[in-house]
Parts: sequence; structure tokens; C-alpha cells
Amino acid sequence: MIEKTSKDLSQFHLDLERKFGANDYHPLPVVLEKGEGVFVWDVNGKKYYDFLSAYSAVNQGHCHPELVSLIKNQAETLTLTSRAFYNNKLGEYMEFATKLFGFDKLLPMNTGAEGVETSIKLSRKWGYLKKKVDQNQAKIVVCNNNFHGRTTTVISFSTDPGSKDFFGPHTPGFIHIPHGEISALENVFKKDKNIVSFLVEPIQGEAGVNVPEPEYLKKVRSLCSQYNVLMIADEIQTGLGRTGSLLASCGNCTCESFCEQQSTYVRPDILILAKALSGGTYPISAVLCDTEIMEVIQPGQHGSTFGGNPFAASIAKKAIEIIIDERLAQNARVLGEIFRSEMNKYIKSSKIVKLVRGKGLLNAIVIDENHDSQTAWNICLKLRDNGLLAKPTHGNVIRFAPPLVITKDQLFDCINIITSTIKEFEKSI
Ligand code: IF1
Repeated sequence: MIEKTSKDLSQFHLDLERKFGANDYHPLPVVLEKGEGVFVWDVNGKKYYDFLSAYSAVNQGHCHPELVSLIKNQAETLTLTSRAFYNNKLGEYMEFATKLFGFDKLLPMNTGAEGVETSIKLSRKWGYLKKKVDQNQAKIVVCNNNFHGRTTTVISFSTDPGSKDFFGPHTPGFIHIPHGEISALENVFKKDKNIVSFLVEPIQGEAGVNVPEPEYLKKVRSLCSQYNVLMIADEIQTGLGRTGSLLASCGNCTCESFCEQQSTYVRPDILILAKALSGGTYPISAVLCDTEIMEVIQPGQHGSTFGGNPFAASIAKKAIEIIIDERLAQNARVLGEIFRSEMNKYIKSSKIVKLVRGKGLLNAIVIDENHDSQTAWNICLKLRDNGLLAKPTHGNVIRFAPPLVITKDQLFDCINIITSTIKEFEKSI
């Protein structure tokens, strides 16, 4: 029997999850019960800066008051109708989002992985109906070290053994190339006429926040056009302000006046959004593209019980409005520059941190490879003790991605926590 002791409430909840839950995660030992803006509190009342933002789902900050009041109101009015009927929220959201991102149509789903699945189905069917690829011959190009979700088809093209091994048989029809290498993309396009799409993360998150050279996506765009291949941008993590613009890849955003490098942005054929599309309140994803592609799916050929429900539709519209109204992309851009420049000053004298990389407020520090991956984990434990929550990603990399509502003063406070924690750690080794 697991009993609640008064000393440390965390242990009670940890034990419950460990005893009754699947062992599919290895969480940092901290049990949270409350969030507000950039902060979260644990069950003992200790306050932390959240430097993960639920993997960039909470860009708008925890429990954003406007989202909370809308949710309360909509929960009392209407939540789910299924798509067997129309509802009075979906159309307005679709109009708003398609106009904002510059596409004709939107298809609503729930999780990110479902959005990716949808883009795979769309591009394959487009390949058969429009590009005239022979039945069942369609191929999709993906990148090594990609992360696009956990469904059986999506893990079929993962290159991470932990994600895919023993879950086969795997879905065929995927070709791998290195991320960021344009010549590799051109080589496969030249060789294979059955390629229907290229699925790409503008910045690879799970692989350790790998930012390609600035012209990469532009070159991808032009190669895709040249070879009649659909460019699919998975902006599930990079989109909605995170990397300092509304989208990491798409120039068709409302912060044009702020996007001084507008010409470097490109428009994918299919755009996938999720995570922050709900401000972290509810699973909402969306796939956007033009009619020529979207029309390949007809009634009965795709869908989901919850996708496009009035609850989700009103949340998504508000979640995007908050990002625009509060200029969160602009904030991410300015504060991201400060973060990397301050971290670089510190790294010059650091014995264990090798570099900082990232864009906007999606950043990571790399720990010297002389230290094993336990080092990143141990640093995260110390950061937790000092009031900041972050999580190591693959290898010896720590990702830093606070909610985009973070202020400059708060950021400096956090830089101080991070650098002094690592200094403390350096002394102890
Ligand atoms: C986990 C990473 C982040 C994603 C991109 C699709 C999805 C994700 C680019 C699927 C999801 C998550 C899920 C999460 C860990 C996480 C992650 F470390 F694995 F890479 F965010 F950085 N495309 N990313 O990043 O979306 O179906 O989960 O809604 O716990 O596995 P989903």
C-alpha cells in the first residue's frame, strides 16, 4: 500500500506512477501541481522556472488567463459534436488560420503524430492522383535522426533503435537522407521518380536542436518545386513563435514587418502544427495546404472523433491570437539572441559546456563529450534544486525552451541560475 507521508509529498506521487504506470518515460523527479506563466510549482510548494514548456506546447505560458476563461465558457456551452454535424466554431477558426498562414484549407486533428500521419496520407494520395505515380509505389523522403511522433508508421521511419526496434513489421516507402544536406536531397530526387514528398523539421528538436544553414529550407523549396515533390514542414515544435517568427519556415506570417530576413523564409506545400496550437491545454493539431492537395481526401477517407470539435477550434484560434497579440515570436527572437550571447560569454571559461546553439527560444547546450550522458542528467537535477526545470535530450545535450511570455529580467535571472549551477557542478567534478 502506498501511503501519503507528510514529509515529502513528491514521493507519494512518484511511487504511484512507478507502481501503476507503464514504464514508458523517465521523468525528472519533480511532481508539479500548478502553473502560471513561466512558472510551475511542485506539490511541496516549491516554485520553478519551466525551461521545457512541455516540449514547446506551452509557448503562451501556463494557464494563460484568456485561454482559461474561454475554456471555462466553452466547456459550459458545447464541447464535442463529432464531424457528423457542423459546429459554430470550426469554420471561423479555419478561416482565421488559413488566412494567417496563407493556405486554402485546414484539416483538424488532435496529436502531432496524427498531423504527420495526415500529411503522409495526403502526399501519397496526391502522388497517385496528381503526379500519376504507380499504385503503392509512392516514396517519402525523411531525415536521419528525425522525430515526428510515435505511431506505427511514423516510427517505421525513425532512425532511433529505441523508438522502432521490435515494433515491426515497419511501414515501407521511406528514404533517408542527412538533415541539412541539400546535395543528398537532390541525389535521391534525381534517382527516384516515385518520390511524392519530403518531410522535414526546420530545426531538428529531438536530435539536439540542430539548426541547418540559413539557406537550407529555401534550397529545399526550390528542389521540391523542380522535381514536383511536396515539401512537408513539421512545425509542430518549431512553429507558433518558438524560433522567433510565427513559423520557422513560412514567411507568410503576420510579423512580416519584424521578419527582416523575410526573403529567407519559404512556404511549404503542407504545414503541420500542433503543441502550442492549444497553448498546452488540450491536444490540437492541424494540417494546412492548398485545395489542389487537400481535395484528394473526400468524405469517409480520413478523420477523427475529436478533430475539429468546437472546444478545440475555439482554443486553437485564441492560442494563435495570443501569440500574435502579445508579440511572442518577437520576444522569442530578442530574448533568444540574449540567451545565446550570455551563454557564449560563460562558455569561454567553462570546462564542461562546449557550445550553445538554437534559434529564438529553442536552444540547447552541448556538454563536452569527455563526460558521459549522465552529466547532463545530473546538471538537470541540480538545476531543479536551484529552481529551474530542463530536460536532457539525446546524448549530452540540455534543451532550454521557456514559455515565450518570459521577460528579459526573468531570462537574466535564469541565465544566472544556469551558469551558477553549472559552475557549482564544475567544482564538484
Ligand atoms: C514525447 C522530442 C520534443 C515533434 C515533432 C511531431 C511530434 C513531436 C517535431 C509528435 C513531438 C515530443 C513528444 C515527446 C518528446 C517530444 C520531443 F524530444 F522527442 F523531440 F518536443 F522535442 N513532430 N515531440 O517534436 O507530436 O504526437 O507527441 O503530439 O514525449 O515523446 P505528438
